[in-house]
Amino acid sequence: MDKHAKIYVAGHNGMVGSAIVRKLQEEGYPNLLLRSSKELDLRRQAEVERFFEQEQPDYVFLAAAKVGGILANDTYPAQFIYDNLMIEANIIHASYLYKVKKLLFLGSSCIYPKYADQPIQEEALLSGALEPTNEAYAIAKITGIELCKFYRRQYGCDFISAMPTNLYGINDNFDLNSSHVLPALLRKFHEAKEAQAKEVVMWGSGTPKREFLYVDDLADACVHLMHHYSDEGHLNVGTGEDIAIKDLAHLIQNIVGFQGVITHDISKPDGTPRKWLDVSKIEATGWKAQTTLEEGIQRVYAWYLEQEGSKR
Ligand code: GFB
Repeated sequence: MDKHAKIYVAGHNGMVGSAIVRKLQEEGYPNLLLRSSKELDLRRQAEVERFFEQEQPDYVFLAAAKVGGILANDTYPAQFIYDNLMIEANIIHASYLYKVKKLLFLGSSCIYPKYADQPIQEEALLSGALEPTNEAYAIAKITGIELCKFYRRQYGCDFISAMPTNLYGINDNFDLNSSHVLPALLRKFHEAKEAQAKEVVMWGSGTPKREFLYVDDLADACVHLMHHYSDEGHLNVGTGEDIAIKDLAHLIQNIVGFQGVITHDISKPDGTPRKWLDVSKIEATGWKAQTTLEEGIQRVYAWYLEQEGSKR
């Protein structure tokens, strides 16, 4: 990417998009093209095509998406499939029409079958049934990968896809009904500590395992792939290590310093038992995650406390 190239980061107000913007700014890219969802509704084809016609971006990071934790995915499947399909189809097609030099699409590790062999290799895609709690989101994300693949095959577009594992970081969503597990537990432990409560309730059995990647590491991977990867196959992006949810809870409890007990609400779903990514392909391109889980949680907790402080 030329330093003066026009780079569109779709979804720059979200956790992932804002991390990509930070990374690009750090690397000295001054010409970033950014639009909030109020300024540009990516679900509307005419609006998206008008924007691309006017702005003619050279590169696109497609980080705009409707995302949420297990309960939000399970409760609003129509919104998850519709919003994501429209956003992807509109941006990918407009990128083809207006000759974008390269586009990076971001998916998610939930695209893989519920009972995929572990660690999950890229080839496991479409080899089995999906996890029902996030099937709608997964189908939309699988479609995004396939769009990139087929636009490359038919039109020769340089569109690539990366599949990150569960992400966390600053600018995450801390709403307890729609968030992912890590920000939810951080908030629950913090509020319980402040209120000197005796217990924190976590969802499910705590036995499922998840792999957590710090969002700035993902942003680093995205820029790295823009520079060094141009191929049809999507690439997994993760740390290579996973952790049981109950162990994650203990880790967060210690970082926050909550003294009480943890109980389980087993009326809430567990979801996929495990989705540990095989990251050998991306590591072979020269990229590796840098932030340990403990370090990442400490950074997010410090940021969370700052936000809470500024609200007072
Ligand atoms: O992070 P999470 O919502 O998403 O949940 P998924 C992971 C695990 O943490 C599940 C448990 O087993 C939850 O039951 N958990 C325990 C909690 N306590 C809590 C809590 O307070 N809040 C939440 N949210 N979970 C999502 C998908 O799946 O992950 C998306 O639905 C996407 O499609 C995303 O792929 C990365 O990892 O289960």
